[in-house]
Amino acid sequence: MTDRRRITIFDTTLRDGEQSPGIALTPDEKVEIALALERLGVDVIEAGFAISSPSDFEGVRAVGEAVVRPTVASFARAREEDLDAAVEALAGARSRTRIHVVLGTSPIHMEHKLGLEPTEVLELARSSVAHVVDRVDEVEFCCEDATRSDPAFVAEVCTAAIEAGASVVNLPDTVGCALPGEYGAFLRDVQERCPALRHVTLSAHCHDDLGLAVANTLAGIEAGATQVECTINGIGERAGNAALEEVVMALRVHERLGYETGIDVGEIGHVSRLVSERTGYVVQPNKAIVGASAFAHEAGIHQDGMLKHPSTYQILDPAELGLETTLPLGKHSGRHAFRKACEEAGIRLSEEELASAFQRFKALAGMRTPVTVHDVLEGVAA
Ligand SMILES: [Mn+2]
Repeated sequence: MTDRRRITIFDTTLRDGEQSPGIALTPDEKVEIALALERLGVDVIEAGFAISSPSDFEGVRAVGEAVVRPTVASFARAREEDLDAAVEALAGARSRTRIHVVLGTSPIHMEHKLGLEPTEVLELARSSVAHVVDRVDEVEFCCEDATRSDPAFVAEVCTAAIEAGASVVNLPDTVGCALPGEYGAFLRDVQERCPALRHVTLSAHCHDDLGLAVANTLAGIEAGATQVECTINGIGERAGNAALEEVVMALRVHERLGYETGIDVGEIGHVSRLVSERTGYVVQPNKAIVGASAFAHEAGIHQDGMLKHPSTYQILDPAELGLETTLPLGKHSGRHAFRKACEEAGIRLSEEELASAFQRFKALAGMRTPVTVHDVLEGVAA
């Protein structure tokens, strides 16, 4: 399969992810996570927002000195002091360096946040890319709030940024308002209006305010994006970003779509746990791919199927991801899983004993979960 389209994975766990309320990673923690991301196989690590704090500046610098394969990026607004701080933080990096310049293009951002006329935004796009283009390996230009912007204006700004030397263009759904079909149509529209986009990397960056970040990211890929911006466990501003593990596994399960990534999926479980521990952001139990219940089967009808063949109720093999299938016992569990749990605990019961233990189990499980075989046998012995 040589005709697969390689999707660049831009991980922003350490920048957009870290901007989640309450998260503050030290430079050392950023390095630890960056090294895990390097092993995971991401292509770009956005390590922070250099000018935002001394700690973030140091985080970008330290990540740049630590990793050798992935490109290291710093976020920057279209302001000279931001751009200069990003250049300085990346100066000692061992791998390729990238500045991710962000500038609002929607009427809401231009009028209320920036206080700039569209013509001024256009000029600032050009001048800010030009300010750094010879000082780092790559410049990525981002039309902030692209999905609430006029596509014709976005196309003009993209053209200006590309002419000034940007080699990656990011068209984000900053506020998470788009529907998948709309996001795809928006990217197609801008590409038609800006032919220069064919010669650079187009990036999708989606937020999860409506729970659509991953769906929109996949729609972005179908519409021509060859880079996707995502975070481990989907952490990020407000409701978060597209979850890296979900995007990657969706492309892998649906390999017929013809896309591939450089991700070593065997590292997913480890990186997810590391990011959760260091950020203090607990992964919700029913989170796709990495939630504690994502491969857990408690209902008897499902447990019975799983004991007969794992493909009855699982589309992924969790062992491949460094995770495992579990059959927790609870009020919905059946006799087969209960018998297996007893066997695994080294408890041998006759058919009669098993029948009465199972009855006792169902009574206990109706009151509380989880229940272990030991809870049940305490009752039997009494
Ligand atoms: Mn974002």
